[in-house]
Amino acid sequence: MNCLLILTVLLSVLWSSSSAGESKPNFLIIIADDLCWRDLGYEGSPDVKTPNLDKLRSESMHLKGMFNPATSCSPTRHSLYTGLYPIRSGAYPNHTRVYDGTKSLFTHLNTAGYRVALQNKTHVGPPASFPFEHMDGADDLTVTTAFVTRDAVQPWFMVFASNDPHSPWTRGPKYDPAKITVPPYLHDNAITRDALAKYFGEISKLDEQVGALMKLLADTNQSENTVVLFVSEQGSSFPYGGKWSVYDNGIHSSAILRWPGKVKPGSSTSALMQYVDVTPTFLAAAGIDPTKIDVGCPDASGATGFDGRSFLPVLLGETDTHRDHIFAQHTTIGTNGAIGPYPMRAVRDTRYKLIRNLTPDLTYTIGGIHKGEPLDSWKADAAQDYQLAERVKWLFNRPVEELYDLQADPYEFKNLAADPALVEIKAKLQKELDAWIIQQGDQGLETEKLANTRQGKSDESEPKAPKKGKGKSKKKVE
Ligand SMILES: [Ca+2]
Repeated sequence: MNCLLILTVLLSVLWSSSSAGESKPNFLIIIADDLCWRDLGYEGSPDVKTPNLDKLRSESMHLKGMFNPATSCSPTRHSLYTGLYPIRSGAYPNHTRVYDGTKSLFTHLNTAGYRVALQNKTHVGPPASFPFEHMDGADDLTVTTAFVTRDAVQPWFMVFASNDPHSPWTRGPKYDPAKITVPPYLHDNAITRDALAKYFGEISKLDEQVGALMKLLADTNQSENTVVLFVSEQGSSFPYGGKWSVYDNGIHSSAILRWPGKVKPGSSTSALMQYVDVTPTFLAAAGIDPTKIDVGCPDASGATGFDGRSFLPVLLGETDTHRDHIFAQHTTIGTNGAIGPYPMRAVRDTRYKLIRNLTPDLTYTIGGIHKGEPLDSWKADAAQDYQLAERVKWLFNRPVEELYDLQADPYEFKNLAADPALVEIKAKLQKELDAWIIQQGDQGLETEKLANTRQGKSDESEPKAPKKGKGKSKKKVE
């Protein structure tokens, strides 16, 4: 250990002497796993202790309008690393991969001279599209230290992909189930409380990892020249905790970005943005023009640029707006315990969200959330509680359209799709959603039925991307 420390100090001295001039920043993405954005100290959780993340937030810009386009592990990570929405890239069910030839942030930064790595949870493929060095484990930073100090001149990009707080919840400090606050979208009973307390413990475990990573940057004298982005990923696995739905508990992501000397510490923005915007933003921050990049996977019009767009001007405080709309989809085929398709498409602006359920006559049956101990206990309690019974039923059966006013109803309890006062708002959102669907080459249920072919490893029998147009348009659909 002493040797490692000496090596670290030596390399950091070397680093500081060689980085006097203007150099490209390093990039560190820290990604949680199955964390609902609300369950963090700095987001206002009354219970969860996240001192390291709270400190990081105080040094960062809080990106309060960040959304992800798919609330399961694999498609959301693909979108973050490629700048492409899931259906266009082919990575739309869980345990998926992008079409052969698709490039990622790892590819682009590697081409620009960066060394690139990912520690712990991968969930992306095929390897040719994600040419990172893979480092196992998340609790031991020996390999991380070796990676970030390997070469004092070459810039680096790494993703630290924690497994916390993904279930089973077995790690971290103990929280007292009797003393925690059960949020209004969960049913309050002893089993929910017990599970929540364990989940909170794993969030604190994640927080310890964040503290260790920030200490590593400081110890190696790289705090000043490293862009750090933390994202909460895509919702917890409680019923209505967000995962496997397109409700805000799932698609809204807690996101904070630290970049000393460039991004104002303790600042915040409400600008709407998505995971697909992160890759072009990082390229712009590295001095690479993202609008000139060929992503290796054309959209339905034949355009080869990113779906996302750089929000660097927001980070630099030059503007406080970015997108007018964000989009999301959910594919159930291929998800653990799924029986039949129950696909969703959604569009959201700063206030309203429209959701389309493509098979409303079927039943949304899925593992984990729609089965298991918390939900069984909710069902038992629902025998005496009509409102809870309705709430449980909604998990399995939803109407063809849902419309929510997030300003008045942040937990999406009241479906306003039939409200005559909102006809124009609904029509406008439908139009935006349709344009996105066309740009993505999304054939709805036909696309969903091909979900199984998008899973597993890439091989010789890899189906090619659907035939795309030949146009050269750089048109972005937001
Ligand atoms: Ca996850």
